[in-house]
Amino acid sequence: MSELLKEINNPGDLKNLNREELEKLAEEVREFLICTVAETGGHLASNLGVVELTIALHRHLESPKDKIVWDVGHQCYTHKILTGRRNKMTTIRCYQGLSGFPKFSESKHDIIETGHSGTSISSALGLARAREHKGSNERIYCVIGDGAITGGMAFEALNHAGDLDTNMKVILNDNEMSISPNVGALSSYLSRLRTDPGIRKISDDVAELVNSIPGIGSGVSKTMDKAKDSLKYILVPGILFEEMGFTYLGPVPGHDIKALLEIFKQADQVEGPVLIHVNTVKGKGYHPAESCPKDYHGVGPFKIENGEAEKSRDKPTYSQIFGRTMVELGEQDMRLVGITAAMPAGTGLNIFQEKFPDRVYDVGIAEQHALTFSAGLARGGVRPVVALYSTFLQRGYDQVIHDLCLQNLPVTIAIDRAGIVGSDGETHQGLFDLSFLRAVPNLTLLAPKDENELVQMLFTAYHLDSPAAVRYPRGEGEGVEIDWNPEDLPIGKGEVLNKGEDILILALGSRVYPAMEASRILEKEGYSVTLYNARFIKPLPEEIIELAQRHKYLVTVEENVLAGGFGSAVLEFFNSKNIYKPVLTIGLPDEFVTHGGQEQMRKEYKIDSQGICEQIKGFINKNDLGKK
Ligand SMILES: Cc1ncc(C[n+]2csc(CCOP(=O)(O)OP(=O)(O)O)c2C)c(N)n1
Repeated sequence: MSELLKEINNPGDLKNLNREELEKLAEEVREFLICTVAETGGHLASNLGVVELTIALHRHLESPKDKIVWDVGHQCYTHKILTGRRNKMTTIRCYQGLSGFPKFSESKHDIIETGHSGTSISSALGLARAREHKGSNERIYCVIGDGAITGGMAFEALNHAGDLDTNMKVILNDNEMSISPNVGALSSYLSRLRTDPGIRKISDDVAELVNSIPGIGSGVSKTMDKAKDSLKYILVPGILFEEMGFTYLGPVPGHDIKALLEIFKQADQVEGPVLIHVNTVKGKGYHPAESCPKDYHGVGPFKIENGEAEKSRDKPTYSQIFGRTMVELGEQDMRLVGITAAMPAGTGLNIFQEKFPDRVYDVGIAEQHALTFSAGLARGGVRPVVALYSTFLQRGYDQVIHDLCLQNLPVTIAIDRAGIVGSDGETHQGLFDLSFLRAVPNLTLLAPKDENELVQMLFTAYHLDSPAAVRYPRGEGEGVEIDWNPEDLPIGKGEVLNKGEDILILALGSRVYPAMEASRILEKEGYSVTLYNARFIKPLPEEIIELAQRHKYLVTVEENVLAGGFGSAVLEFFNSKNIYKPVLTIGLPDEFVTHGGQEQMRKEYKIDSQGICEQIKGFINKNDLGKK
């Protein structure tokens, strides 16, 4: 077991292996991946699908001189294993361990850092043009999935690359899956390319026939390839890419190392951009993942023998509560539709989709479009709820401003995974939404303290005649009882959860319960604490002014970067009302928060109850205000 794998410490070691050994290595890598991810959790199905592709790429290229750019980057585990990080794979996604995504700081083989989809062609094109400017000769390959290529950025980059006519290779890793089954017209087109042997057969036969004409065959074949006449539409597979200036090669079976090596060799002979269409199977080689790849896209630790999760959840997640709320709201109002950008299961919208399949749009990995499409729906009299993760909403900032809020349209944005997300790390943290959203006029912005308040807030936001966003954290709720028929909340009003005299804690969203725990500890130690759940960051509750006037020590707590966040909004508000007391703002500092357990990272950044308590005591001591 792992005889070959243990000898591979860098991609150069692959050069000594023959074809059978490469195939054996693929088996060993696959087994290693399954065993590792079963322990650590991580992106399983996508990684199992690219084992042969990654081996073939590293065998063919000379990384790090030649560059491999991974789209999203969630499928880079085999790449990590082959580039000297095999022994650290058990630390993947753990605090201070390997990242689950490419990281330049980890290895010079990880040339571009990623986590969001659709960036690889742009990055690779940039690298290719940099090569032209420098006059060097490295080969540039990028690997993009059939899901990721549905995003607008990928099209923008294809359009530009076709125009520049630069040497670069785009490998389209087509497994017919995004996280869920892939959607859209492009996806149907790829399926036809993948499966229509008729087209391929005619094309191959004609090419063979023309090529066989002595002396002129290859010339005619080339001319024929370049001809933009109607015949080509029948004969040339991949015409879409060809028309965009790419040479299309494939489809090639993506688990056949020999075929992959051959096509890479061919591709290197072609001038200009090349698109290599590779067919793979998501979850390949592990039955549970292969038969249900959607459930094994991202996993926690699991039992290898049956694929079952090691830990089951006790309480419903915020995403599940969101899905159920959609059902409640959707039953009351037939105008409601749900929109997702390729994340029906992740956001919980699948719960609504099961009940009302015709009232859900999965637009593909296209957050910008999701938002502007919603604006159009709203203008047309429909009531859209767009469910996005905080980190991916970043993509659609202009759409929120220009298409939703400027026109003051009644669209609800459900912002899932707001705050620290845990093991996905920097690229996925939802730590900026409060800062970038609170600057936008017309938007009402709310954050619930628990899942019951999430339901109340979604009802409230939905019933407004203007844009609203509700941001809530990743993971399980607090386990509180839920009122499925809530009253709408008064806009711009929070709630006092504890009445005291000295310290005023203004807490928001996921930090309300830890702040409550912190105030209990402080009260036990003799401090008198008022705890206020702000509920709204926009509009901020007016009553915090009066509360601030009555307390000596003012504190804000949030799970967002401090720059421009809730605390910052409170400071601006206090300043505008001539309140000039020192205020302790607790939140995330001006840095990217790395991967690690969600609670572990909250502790690390002192936004858990102990950390909040400590920070408040430090603040009081620093201001020499003493214990009561
Ligand atoms: C902008 C953005 N939106 C959503 C996601 C979440 N996401 C991660 S992987 C993935 C599916 C990617 O599918 P594909 O490119 O086909 O790769 P596969 O996993 O099938 O290999 C999605 C939607 C993301 N990473 N970035």
